[in-house]
Formats: sequence, structure tokens, C-alpha cells
Amino acid sequence: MKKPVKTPKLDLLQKSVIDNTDKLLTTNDGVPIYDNNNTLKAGERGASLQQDHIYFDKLMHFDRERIPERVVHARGSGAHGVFEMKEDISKYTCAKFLQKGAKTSVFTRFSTVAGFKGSTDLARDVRGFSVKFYTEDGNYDLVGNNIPVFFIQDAMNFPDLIHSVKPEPNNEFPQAASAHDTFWDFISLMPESAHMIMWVMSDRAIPRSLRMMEGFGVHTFKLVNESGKGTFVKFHWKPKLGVHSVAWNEAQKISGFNSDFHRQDLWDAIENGDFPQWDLGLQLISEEDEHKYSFDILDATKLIPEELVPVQIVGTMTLNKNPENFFAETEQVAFDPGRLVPGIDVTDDPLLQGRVFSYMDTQNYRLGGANFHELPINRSINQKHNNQKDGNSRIDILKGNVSYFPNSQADGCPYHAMLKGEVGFTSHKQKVDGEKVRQRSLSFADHFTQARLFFNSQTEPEKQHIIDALSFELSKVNDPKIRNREVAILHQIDKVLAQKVGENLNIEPSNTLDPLTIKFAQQIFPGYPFKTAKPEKETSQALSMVKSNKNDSIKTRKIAFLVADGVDKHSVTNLTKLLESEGAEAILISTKVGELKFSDGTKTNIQHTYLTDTSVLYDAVYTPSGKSVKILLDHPDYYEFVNEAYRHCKVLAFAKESESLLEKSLIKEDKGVVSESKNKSWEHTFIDLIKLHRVWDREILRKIPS
Ligand code: HDE
Repeated sequence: MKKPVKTPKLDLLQKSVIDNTDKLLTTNDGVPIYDNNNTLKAGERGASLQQDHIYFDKLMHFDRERIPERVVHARGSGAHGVFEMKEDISKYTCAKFLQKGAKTSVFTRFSTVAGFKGSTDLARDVRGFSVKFYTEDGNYDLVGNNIPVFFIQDAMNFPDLIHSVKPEPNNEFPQAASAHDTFWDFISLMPESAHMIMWVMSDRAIPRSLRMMEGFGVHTFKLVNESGKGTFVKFHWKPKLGVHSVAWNEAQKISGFNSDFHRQDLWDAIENGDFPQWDLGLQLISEEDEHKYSFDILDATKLIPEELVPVQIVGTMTLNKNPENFFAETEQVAFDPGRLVPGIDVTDDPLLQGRVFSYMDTQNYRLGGANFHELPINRSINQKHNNQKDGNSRIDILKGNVSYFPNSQADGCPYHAMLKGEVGFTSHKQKVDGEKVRQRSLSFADHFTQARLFFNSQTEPEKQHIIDALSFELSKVNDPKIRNREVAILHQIDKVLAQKVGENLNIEPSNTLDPLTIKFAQQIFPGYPFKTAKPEKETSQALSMVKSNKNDSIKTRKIAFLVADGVDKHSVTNLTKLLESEGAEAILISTKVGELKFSDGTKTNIQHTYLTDTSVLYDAVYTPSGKSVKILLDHPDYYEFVNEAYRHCKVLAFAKESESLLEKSLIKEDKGVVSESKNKSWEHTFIDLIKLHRVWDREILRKIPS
């Protein structure tokens, strides 16, 4: 029996939870309904009557059940949890939830950006990573992404960026895909996107699981301490399970087999008690160091290499409860980077400044008016007190005759903090002088140095995946001028990158940017392009998933056991026990659902078959011994399963009697192919290799089709 999770926010939400168990069906007004099958008619074969208020009540609600989906980040999955602060950073911030030992209820929503609400989880895309902290000082939202930089520098370009990536307006395709003309048209005219493009074309844009991706606040924010001193900060979420991705070929297939792959994975992990966890890390930069770097810390297309400013781990978030109701919680939750609490403030980053308007604005529309703060999921755990009243679907009942300030009739209440010398939100004091201009700072004009830093920091297989992704996306572009323009941008990042992508597209990369790219860039930066400053770092290990992972666990990994009737029971159970003791899951895949007979005559229930499942849904593959081998020898789907797993650089293990299957497959033996007959401690070798996630050496060979 699962222990119920308790947090102040969940206690509050519980008051809104409705349980229909053993309850009589009623109308929305609570009137008991006698017959829920038949409308009221003039005679049993006659027309329906207009007085059927029971039917109207039901249909009127049904007809209004859809609200506008989010204009971006429409598809998402959320969960409740707790954030626990472990370190003392009181010298940097007075935010109460960031004080050592504080435990704060959170609701976290992950999302894809471009696809509609019903699109696939495995689109090549940025993932949203939004956390709402229900603090005792009100709600604080950290609305970030799984990529630390962004496509554009100024909010003015945001609607254009999104229009370019969304399905094209005349025919509304492609869905949840950036591989089309309008996106690359925009990107190839906006060289400031170069760094972000490297990330989005890397495997970071196709995570293995929402539980295995990093989160970033992206912008530089400000922490403010009790005496009003500010410190610049970058927020990082580091997953305890490490950062892992699937390959693009897998992503495309997963979209077909299970387009809810990420959503279901998050849900199942929480239901199974495998609570996902992330450490919160901070990069702190003193105000004195604001101009110290070769890049501008207010430019959202730049990151601060971790080797330059280390990430300090200060706390941990644990997601431990699934929502009771998707619509009421995950759909109606409203995040806003402008939702700040005392101790945290925004900076002048022009992208962040623009966001502060947009979220509240879109939520007023999407959630049907000004009272969306009163929806249970959005309510702060401390009661709000103000003079706002009325509006669509107002829930709170404001008592008394006073709804204005200042007043004497209610003794000045609700009073603002300054009246009684209490702490309230104050914007961080900052000197501002300058002319009112529509202009971009020249300190934002270097577009390629950090794109190069990212590319150069990758391992060879990771670089190859970026080359493959760019080749795929640009091959889908119909207009050759767009392809040429983008390859010219790639040339500015790295010559080999441009050469290799160019080879796949039949393009000889140009040494210079396309004149049209320069023309548009010069409208932002007159005189563009410029000589760039020497970077502090040429590579950063933290930017490579392969180099930075600890690879120390196989927790929650799914291992496919390929079986058929007659499989040897010990060959299944021994490894299952070992894998489960390491926190992984063994899943039997057989020729049909229902009963599977073991060699000793005992039976087990099968839920997965070669028809419903493929290797792309699993992390590693094992073929046990037994009479099953004879059946599988003639089963084409078996070979497809193992060949494909091999092609995707996954680890495969073969029990003694199953090696005839290995011989008949297209697999070439390497360190990621583990045989019981050749390796005494094969089970442990298998587990150690799964920890590495993939056998990357195999990527270079690319011999097996998949
Ligand atoms: Fe958003 N973004 N965004 N964004 N964003 C929205 O707000 C916007 C940006 C992010 O799970 C919208 O309530 C502008 C950066 C996430 O509910 C909208 C700009 C980052 C989510 C909006 C940006 C994000 C959103 C749509 C450029 C990473 C999902 C629905 C100035 C730091 C939140 C909504 C959720 C959602 C506007 C750029 C992250 C339209 C104008 C950079 C995770 O208001």
C-alpha cells in the first residue's frame, strides 16, 4: 500500500478533490438524476422537449469542455513534489524557501514547445521545465527549459520564431517538427540562433526520459539578500539519474509505438515509487563581475561555462505524486517568470523582460479571465489579501464594504508591508541611465563562439549526431537558398561540421555568411559581422552528455527479455533478481499476450509481444536459454528486435543456449555483446555496460540498417 504524500499544497488541494465513490449522480446544481440514458421526448419515438433541463445541463458543460491550448508548450506532463534546501545561501538571498532546511511544495510541468497538445512526446524539440514553488511568501515560478540558451535575444522576435516553427499556416503541417522551410528560413536569417541550434540538433532535444534531463533557468536572474545586495544567478536542475537521450532513429520509431512515451514514463515512475529527483545548482556572479566575461551575462544565447563559474548544489527537488486530474492541475497550472518572491528579481535581459508581460497576458486569455490565481492548482498556500474583486468566475468572497486603498473604514487593511515596517517584495535597486532606444547592445553581437564551444565539447559520436540531425532537417527543406544560407552559418561555427553537412546536401560551404543573412543581421547590429573576443574556454566537459555522466546506476532502466514458450525459468529469474536489486526492470516480451509456459511447466502472464513492442522502448536486451530459442530461430521479429538494438548501440546479453540466435543475427560481436559462454561474470558485465547507456564505439561502424 502506497503511503499518501502530504505537503501544505496537497492539503490545500485536497479540499477541492471530489470523490464519486458510492455517490448519487446529480446535475451541476446537485439535483439527483433519475435516468442518465434518455432525453425527455414527446412520446417514446417523438422529438425531444425543450424543457429537458437535465440534458441541457449535461450538454452545455460538454460543449464548453475545451479551452485554448498553450500557444507554445501545449503538450506537457506534470507532477507534485517537494523542494528541500540543503545549503546556507542566506548571504545571497532572503527568499524564505531558499533558506537552509526549508521544505517547499512544488508542482512541476515538463513540455515540448512546438507541437500541439496531442502531438508526440519524442519530437526533436526543446523541453520546458517549469517549477512552481508554493512558498510561505507566495508563489515563485522558475520557468525554464532543458537547454540553457535560447534561439533569440530580444522578446520582439518571439512570435516570429514561433510562427516559423509551428506547422505552416496555409496547410498546418508538419506537426511538432522543425524540419521544414519556414523554420530554417527564419533561423538562417537570424545568426544569433546558432548556439541554440547546436543544442537542438544534438540528442539533448530527444531525451530518454523527462526524469533524465537537466533544467535551466536560462536567463541570468538576481538573488537579493536582506540588506538589498544583489548577486547574479543562473539556475540549474541536475537529474540524479544522469542526462540521457535516445537516438533520432529511435525517437521517430517511439513516436509511432508510443507517442506518450515520456508522459507514461513519468507517471509510471511516480506510481512505482521511483520518485524522480533533481539537485538545484546555482552559478553565482557578483555584481562587480557583471562585465568580466567575453560574453554578456544578460544575453540569453550565452551560457556561463561551468568550468568558469562552478555550479554549487544547494537543494533537491523530489517529484512524488501524480496529479489527481490532468485538466484541473497540469492543464490549468499557470507559470510566469514574473511571479517572484522577496529575495529574487529579474535582470535587464531583454528576453526575460519580454516574458514578464506575456505569461500573465496569455493566462488571462487561456484560463478565461483574471481569476485564474484562484484555481486550486494556482492558489498560493498563504491566503491572498487584496482589493481585487469581481471578474469572470470569481471564487473568493471578499468581505466588507472596503475594496480600495488607502482606506480608514477597514483600518487601512489590507495594508502594504511598508506601513508596518514588514518585508514585502521590493525590486532590486539598480541605477538606470540611458537614452530610450530600440537597439541591441553590441555586447550581444558574437553569435558563433559559444556555438563552437558546444560543438567542440562533444565526443565524436555526439558530433556525428549533430551532423546527422542538421542533414535530416535541412534535407526536408525544399528551398535550396535556405539550405545554402544555413550551411554558410555552420561554416562560421566549424569548418568540418559545415563540410560534412554540406556533403549530405550536395553543398560546397561558403566561407562567408550569405548576403541576406548579413543584411538582416545588420538591421539589428549595424556593421555586422564583427571581430569577436577570445573565449575563456574552448571546450567544456559539462556540455557533453557522454563526458559528464557519472554512469553509476541502472535505476529504472527497462531491460527487454526476449522469450517464447519453453524458456528456461532460471535463465529468466536469476538475471531478473539481479537487475531488480540494482533498481532496473525486467520485461518479458513473447510471441503472444496471456500465458507464457516456462520449461518447468510453470506459467507467467505476458503483457508485451513482438507485435506491440520494439527495441526502441528498452535500454538493453537479453535473450535467455531454453526451448524458446528454437521458436525464436524462425521468428523474423526477434531478429529485427536485436539487430535494431545493436544498431542503436545498446548492450545485448545472450544466455548459453541462445547463442545460435546471435550467429543468425546481423550483430558483430564487440564489448557490448555479452555472452554467458565467454564471460564468467557476464551478468555483472552486462549491468556495468548498461550503466554506460550506450556502446558508443559501435556508432562509428554504422553497419546494420535499422
Ligand atoms: Fe515561454 N511562454 N516565452 N519561454 N515558456 C509560454 O506562457 C514567451 C521562453 C517556457 O508549463 C507561454 O502560459 C515569450 C524562454 C515554458 O505552462 C507564453 C518568450 C523560456 C513554458 C510564453 C518566451 C521559456 C512557456 C505559453 C520570449 C526558457 C511552459 C503558455 C521573450 C527559459 C509553461 C504560457 C507551462 C510558456 C511566452 C521564451 C520557457 C506565450 C514571449 C527563453 C517552460 O506566455
